Amino acid sequence: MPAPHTRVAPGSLDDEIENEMTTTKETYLSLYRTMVRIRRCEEQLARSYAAGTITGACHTYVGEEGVATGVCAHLRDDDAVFSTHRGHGHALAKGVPPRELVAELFGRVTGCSGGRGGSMHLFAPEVGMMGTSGIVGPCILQATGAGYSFQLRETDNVGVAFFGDGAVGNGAFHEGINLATIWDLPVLFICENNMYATEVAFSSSARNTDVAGRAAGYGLHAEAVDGNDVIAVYEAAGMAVERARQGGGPSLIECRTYRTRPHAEGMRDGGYRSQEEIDSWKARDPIEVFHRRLLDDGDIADTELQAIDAEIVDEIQQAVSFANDSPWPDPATVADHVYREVGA
Ligand SMILES: Cc1ncc(C[n+]2csc(CCOP(=O)(O)OP(=O)(O)O)c2C)c(N)n1
Ligand SMILES: [Mg+2]
Repeated sequence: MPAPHTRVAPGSLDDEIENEMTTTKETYLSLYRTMVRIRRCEEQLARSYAAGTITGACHTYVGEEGVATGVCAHLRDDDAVFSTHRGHGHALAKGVPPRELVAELFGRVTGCSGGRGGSMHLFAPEVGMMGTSGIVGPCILQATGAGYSFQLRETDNVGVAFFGDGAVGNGAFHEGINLATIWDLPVLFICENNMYATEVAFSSSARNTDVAGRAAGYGLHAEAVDGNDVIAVYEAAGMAVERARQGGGPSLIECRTYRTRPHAEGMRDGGYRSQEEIDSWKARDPIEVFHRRLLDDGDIADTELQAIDAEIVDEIQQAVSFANDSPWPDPATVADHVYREVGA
């Protein structure tokens, strides 16, 4: 491990990393499985929301699965992910079991946050899921802080912030990226640019919508990729994670993508974007695109993908049964976890 604040020249390091990167058939199948798991789980959560089983806001990740999947495939349990209000996909890709996610949104004690948090407070530190948050922006600073802690402790871990285009105008974006850059912190900044913040087009809240270009102005490695192409994300993230682990500092990856459901379940989806636009992105669905590519490449049979599809349908059904069968938190424990016990 390089000593803290010793910068490894990114050029030579990148060549080394690129030469060592390999992608196997198992990797492709695993990426496919994660994307399908996120999609089926989100569709279930949307149905459960409509049925009144889930209360509170529920922002789904449908259409954006390639981003969390491509990034988290490179992470270990002891790497730290900080997420947003749209964080179910990040939690699943980081290793939170679907049943713990579903149970959390159903408010049950077996949920990953004990049924106390819901959609926007998903915590599973045992797999490095350090929290979703309803506040737009701070995950950028939290990931920067995690990177600083990893650097001080001289580990090879990375901190990762997922955030939307809506966070780019927040002060946290500029502060976090600048600090991580000048201190060469092991951090990945993953901007999920889906072109809208709630119902506000990014092009009307920013004159310059080139997020990677703006970030590059701070002097870190920054690039834009097609966020609906899981392999493009996987490859860019693979380079960025290794660069960070080996002392090459932070990177920003702008993943251009699109949510195909409303901002949150139960909200309208008209008036601020056209049906033609939604349809054009649906035609580039990340799972369908990847499915076609896997079959075209010839190494993977349709039956293998169908087996994964069936496995996930079953997994999500079991997750719902598990959640429905789980108890509610005991009202007598309402004050638990509010303060940390001294010495605990
Ligand atoms: C600091 C802050 N400001 C405003 C809001 C209200 N708000 C909730 S979600 C959202 C849009 C976020 O857009 P983006 O970051 O692009 O993420 P997306 O929903 O597109 O995934 C806003 C403005 C908030 N939660 N926190
Ligand atoms: Mg957005």
